[in-house]
Amino acid sequence: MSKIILFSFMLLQQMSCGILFGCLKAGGMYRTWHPHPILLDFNDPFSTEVKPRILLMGLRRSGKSSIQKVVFHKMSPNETLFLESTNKICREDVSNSSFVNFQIWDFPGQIDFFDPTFDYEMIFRGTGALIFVIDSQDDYMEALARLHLTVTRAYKVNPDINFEIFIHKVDGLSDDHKIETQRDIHQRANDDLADAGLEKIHLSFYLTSIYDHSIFEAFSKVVQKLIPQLPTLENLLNIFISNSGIEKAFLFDVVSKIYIATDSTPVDMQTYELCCDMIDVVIDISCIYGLKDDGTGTPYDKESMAIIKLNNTTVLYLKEVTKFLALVCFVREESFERKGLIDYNFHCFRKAIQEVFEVRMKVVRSRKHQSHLQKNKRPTPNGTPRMPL
Ligand SMILES: Nc1nc2c(ncn2[C@@H]2O[C@H](COP(=O)(O)OP(=O)(O)O)[C@@H](O)[C@H]2O)c(=O)[nH]1
Ligand SMILES: [Mg+2]
Repeated sequence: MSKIILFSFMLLQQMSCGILFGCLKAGGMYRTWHPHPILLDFNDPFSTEVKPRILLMGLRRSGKSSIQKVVFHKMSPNETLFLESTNKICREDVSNSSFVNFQIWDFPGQIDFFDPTFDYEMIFRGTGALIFVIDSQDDYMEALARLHLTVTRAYKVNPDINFEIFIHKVDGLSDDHKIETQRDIHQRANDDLADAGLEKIHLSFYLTSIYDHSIFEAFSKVVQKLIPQLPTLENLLNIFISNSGIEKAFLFDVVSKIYIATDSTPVDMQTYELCCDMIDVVIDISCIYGLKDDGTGTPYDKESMAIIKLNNTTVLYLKEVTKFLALVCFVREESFERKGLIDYNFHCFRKAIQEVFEVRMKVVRSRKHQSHLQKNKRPTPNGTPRMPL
């Protein structure tokens, strides 16, 4: 199935595009494409060893399940109004690409996390990032107290955790109010830490909402901190764009629209939003016209590519990099005339990415092998090894 799409957009009609995407997503066109949540298994040390774990925490109704559904399941934000409250800890593996390979643990607010029977040490030990969601439209004093308790306990167990605070639901606040709320929360959270003599703990703050791209942008930054290959990817992107006359390039995880790397020029929100919209267009159209008659096939494969010409002499160019990653570039029209050069450089870039990917796969495989050997070496209760060694 070929997916060459040539668009010539007269205007950056973000509004109308938004409506179109909303309708398509609400129809649940490709929801089967996503991993399903699985129940918590505490006795699974191997998974924490290989995959950095992201914990999603916060008070009840702060928006945790909504964030997870919108970012990883393409649920439309309005549908989250009908989400039932979570009463189990829910662990989801998001291992759709080797670069975005982590777990989200959605904690229901009402669980007493510090119940002595609850093994929080075990949970924090394998955690890469702890996202704490604060509802900015509500009184946040209780949330701040909970944040402090959570952060201090988690830090004691594992000082390497990245603490990421999502000041959430900011769509309901005016611009001034947003800044004021962020300042206030930042100040209070850090004062609480200083009072406890823990000023060395670093908290990162993000203003987020599921009703715009801020939640994807924030998640991108959280995930990037957990990708050890990030400097290599950035370097590759820098080399690629400077040799191809490209203005800006993002490496996207197509399913979640998290950008896992970009070149070192600054990112502006509008550029990122345009890339997200482009991915939506490509996947939505592929879902409608690209699948086989019986509905089989995938909406994204080796042939996936798209060119969108904007009326401001910019060209958006999307190409498949790996099964789950896409490169989206911003190119000036005059530079796009040398498309052959861009394509050649892209070919080299893709090869390099695959090599980075291969190294990682080798490490994962050898760790798996070692863990398997260790398991088998462990004697059974009567002291005999499980397998001949
Ligand atoms: N205005 C607004 N409402 C949100 C946002 N995120 C979530 N919500 C709403 O907050 C409510 C609680 O969300 P839920 O995900 O169930 O919270 P949880 O208990 O933390 O999992 C739902 O009605 C959501 O629609 C947001 O960014 N903005
Ligand atoms: Mg929930």
